[in-house]
Amino acid sequence: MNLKQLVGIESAKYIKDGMTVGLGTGSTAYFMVEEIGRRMKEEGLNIVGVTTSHATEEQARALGIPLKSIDEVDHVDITIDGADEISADYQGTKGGGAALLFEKIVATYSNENIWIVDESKMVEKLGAFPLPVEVIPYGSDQLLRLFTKKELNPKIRTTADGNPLLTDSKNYIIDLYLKEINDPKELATWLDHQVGVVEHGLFLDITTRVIIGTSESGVKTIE
Ligand code: ABF
Repeated sequence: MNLKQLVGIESAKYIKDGMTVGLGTGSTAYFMVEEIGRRMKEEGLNIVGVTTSHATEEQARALGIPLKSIDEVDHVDITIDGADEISADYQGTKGGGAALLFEKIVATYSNENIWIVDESKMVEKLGAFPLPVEVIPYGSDQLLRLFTKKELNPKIRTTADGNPLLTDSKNYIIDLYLKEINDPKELATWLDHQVGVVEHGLFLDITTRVIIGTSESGVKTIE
């Protein structure tokens, strides 16, 4: 079993009958969703899922997991999601899978946010992973020029055919190649105030539990 599968299965243990569960996106969250499907089938687990991307929605539907939109539930009990980087003070960078907007919306209305990662995602400081920023297409070139002027090394994320990648909300992603982010809160606040920025991948003061798959000692849970 690989580390992603290990933490995906471990995280599903926190899911109890009757819960509303935020279902994350990415190759690690994939194994959590599979495990929830297995528990539903084999143990009669009864939950409602709230998905964070069309990709996860497709997987959950195929498993027969009952789904509601974030606007159809009062709140989410637990959201389990992956991350691209987690710093020593448990701040996160997410959005490598271009699902950061729905992920942050669902995380915002969740009582608990569990992140599941393999050890390669644990870093001292955020920044080695390019920071995804979701922007609306209209004015995105102006934002590119603004980010360049601010020396944020921006790059529009494209698909194989060279066109801008479109998120589930039909927006663009500009990745900021920063190498190191010394003050994530300051950068997050600045990004929040740039016209045309929809959301960014700095997930600060959000996670309540991190489950790490390590090749040495298997699963490590930090609360
Ligand atoms: C998702 O988890 C994305 O925000 C992030 O890119 C991804 C991590 O992907 P993986 O688990 O495939 O490494 O939440």
